[in-house]
Amino acid sequence: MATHFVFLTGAGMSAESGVPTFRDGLTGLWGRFDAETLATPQAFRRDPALVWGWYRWRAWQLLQVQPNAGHRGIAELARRGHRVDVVTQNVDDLHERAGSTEVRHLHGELLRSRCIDCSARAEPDPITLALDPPEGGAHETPPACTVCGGAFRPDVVWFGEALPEAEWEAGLGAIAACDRVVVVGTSGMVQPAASLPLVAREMGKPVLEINPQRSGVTPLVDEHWAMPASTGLQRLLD
Ligand code: BV8
Ligand code: ZN
Repeated sequence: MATHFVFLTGAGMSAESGVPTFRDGLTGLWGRFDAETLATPQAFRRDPALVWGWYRWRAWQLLQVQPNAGHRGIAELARRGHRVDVVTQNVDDLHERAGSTEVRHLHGELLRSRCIDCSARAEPDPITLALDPPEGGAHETPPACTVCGGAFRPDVVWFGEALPEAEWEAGLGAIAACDRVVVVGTSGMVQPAASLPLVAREMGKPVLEINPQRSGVTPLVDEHWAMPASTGLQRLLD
C-alpha cells in the first residue's frame, strides 16, 4: 500500500556525505567563522569578497562529495511507488543527485547565484565555476551583473531574510496532504523551518525523527530513532 511521506531534512542529512553541519562548526579554513555571522545581508554588504569566497568554497566542497545512503533511501521509497515530498533546510543538491524529484528548498540553493539588485542570473552560474580550494582564504570579489552592474550573491536565504513564499506554501501543502512526516538531521533551532514538525503534529500527522542526538524537535515527535540518517532510512525501507 502506497504511503505519502514528507521528509523534513536538515544539515544532519548530509553529514555522512562529508558536508559539515552548522552546529559542529565548518571544518578547515572557515571553522573560525560563525555561519550565523557570515550568512547575513550585513556581512555581504560589509565584505562581499569574504562572503562570496566562503560560498564559493562551500560550493566547491559540495561538488567533491556524493549523496549518502540516507539520500538514496528517500529516493528509493519513491521508486517503490510511495509519494515522497522532501522539504529541506539544506542548500545542497544531494537529494536531487540521489534521484529525489519533489524537493523544496526553504533556504535556497548553494549552487545558484543571482544579481543582488536585479536578480539576473548568468550561465554557467559563477558560483559553480571550478575553484581550487582557497589557500589562506578565498577573498574573491563577486562578479558584476552584465545587466545592471550589481554584485552577484549566493541564491540562499540569509538570516533576517524571508523564506521563499512558494517553497514555504508548498511545504505546508505537502504536510497537509501526507500520511506521515519524517524529520531527519535537524537541531530544530532555525525558525520558521523548525516550526514545521509542530505544524504536522497539529494537523494530526504521525511524526518520526531520525537523529543520533535529541534535538529541539524531539519533545514533540511520536517516535525518535536515535541513529544516523543512513541507518534510519534503511530501517524505513526494510
Ligand atoms: C526570518 C542558508 C524573518 C544560508 C540558513 C531569535 C529567536 C527565534 C528566531 C530568531 C531569533 N533571532 C532571529 C531569528 C530568526 C532566524 C533564526 O531562526 N535564528 C536562529 C539562529 C535563532 N531565522 C531567520 O532569520 C530566517 N528568516 O526569520 O525572516 C522575516 C520575515 C519576513 C520578512 C523579512 C524577514 C531565515 C533562516 C534561514 C537562514 N539560512 N541557511 C547558508 O546555508 O549559508 S540556516 C542554516 O542553518 C541551514 O539552512 C539550517 O536551516 C540551519 C542549520 O540547522 P540544521 O539544519 O538543523 O543543522 P544543525 O547543524 O543545527 O543540526 C544538525 C543536526 O543533525 C543535529 O541535530 C545533529 O544531531 C544531527 N546529525 C548529525 N549527524 C547526523 C545527524 N542526523 C542524522 N544523521 C546524521 N548522520
Ligand atoms: Zn543586475
